[in-house]
Amino acid sequence: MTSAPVSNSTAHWRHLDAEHHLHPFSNTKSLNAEGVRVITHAEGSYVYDSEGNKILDGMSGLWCSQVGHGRHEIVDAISDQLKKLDYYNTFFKTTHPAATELAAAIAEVAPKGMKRVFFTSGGSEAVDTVIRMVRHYWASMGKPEKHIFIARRNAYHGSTVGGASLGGMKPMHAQGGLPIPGIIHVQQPYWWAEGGDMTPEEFGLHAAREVARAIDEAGPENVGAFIGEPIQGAGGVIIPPSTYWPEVQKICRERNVLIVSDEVICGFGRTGEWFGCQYMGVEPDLITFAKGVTSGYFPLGGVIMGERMAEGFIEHGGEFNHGYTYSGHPGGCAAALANLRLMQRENLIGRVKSDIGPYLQERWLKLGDHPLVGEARMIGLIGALELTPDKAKRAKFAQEEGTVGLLCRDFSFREGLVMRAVRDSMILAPPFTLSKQEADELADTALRVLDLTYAELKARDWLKSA
Ligand code: PXG
Repeated sequence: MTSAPVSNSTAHWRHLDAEHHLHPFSNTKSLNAEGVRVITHAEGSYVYDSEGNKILDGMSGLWCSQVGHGRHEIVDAISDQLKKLDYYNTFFKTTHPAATELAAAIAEVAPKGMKRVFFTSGGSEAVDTVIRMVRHYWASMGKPEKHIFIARRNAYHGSTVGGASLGGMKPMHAQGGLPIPGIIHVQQPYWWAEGGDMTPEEFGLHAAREVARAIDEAGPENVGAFIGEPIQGAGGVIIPPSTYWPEVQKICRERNVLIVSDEVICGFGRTGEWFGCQYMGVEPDLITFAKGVTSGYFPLGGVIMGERMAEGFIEHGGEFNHGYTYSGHPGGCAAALANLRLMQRENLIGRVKSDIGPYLQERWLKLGDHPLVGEARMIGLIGALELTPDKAKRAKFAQEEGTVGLLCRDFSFREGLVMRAVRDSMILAPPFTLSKQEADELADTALRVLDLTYAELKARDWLKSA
């Protein structure tokens, strides 16, 4: 072991990090060899690193910062709350004002008929809660055999054993013997990559019918719920064709299968509606949320239950043997309340829907004209660029999948814009407070990054299809 540099410097933090910190979704060996980037502070739409670089936060932290960074109103609300009540549980016939007020505030903005909220510390715990809620519900209704979940390939539902199992990420399943039993993964509605010769609308119906096929094969009497993200986020901002969700809803209703909308990314305004299911025209039975509910200022997540399900769950369910120490943590509830008030006062979701959203979309969709971009898509403030060596064929690169995406992402960071690479697509989800000037900067930088990537691919002779 080498001795640690002593100053508050990049080298110092990198050293400590490499010696002691195991990062999520990282190859520790190569990360330590490369040296991690140290983010020291953030303000508005920007984050700053320990080398003095100012970087436009095109990913809202990690799909969290709806209201932007450095909003003292939220920080003060957390601090005031913790001074008054730092912690108490919500288990043994107790509650506290912040948890009750937040549950009511969420019920107020939730889709019609969704009035009950269960709190967790984050999205994965919310998804695990859903597994237990759905199975407990059906058991309480005298149908314990309705335990199977239908989920999609390439979905992301978190990293706990339950969440990773419902998710459809093969590399996650490969580690730790997942998925757990009782989950069927079906076709995702990813037209660009998997739609073949179908129109997007035809493909949307096709993908929805795969849900029907899976339910019918398993027997509707054995299927408890379908779970889907309105727009797959971590899977690559996959916006389903307009035909998909209404057909999925019809299929599930006909077969008495509950619908779970995983809104950890889409919830709290990302699509320009409070919840992504509203954008998609779907009325789910359960909604999971996290991230944007506090804009990331404090860890908090949860599940919203619709009245159709709540009736049986409450009337017949008895005790629900499930809960987390931090279910309804006062700090998280205070953060969420302040965040919701701020979003309402500044009409930030209206801004996503009809002001900064359309403004950025116009510029972002134009990037689709770039020779490297097969498809540019964006709804509200969530978007993606599909990189391709051949637009007409929607071709993949000959290089191993993800190689070009990483190259592009590294250019982007270097040019001062956080975009995330998913396979060979670039994804974006900036704060709702993004100014028009920042939106211009974002689009200009993205264009420059595409040019740089294109030139590099040419130089390496990598503009070839698989
Ligand atoms: N569901 C969805 C739809 C998510 O996007 C989770 C559940 C799990 O939430 P927690 O709070 O337990 O992480 C998520 C989380 C990425 C990335 O690289 C996305 C997420 C988390 C980490 C990385 O895009 N989404």
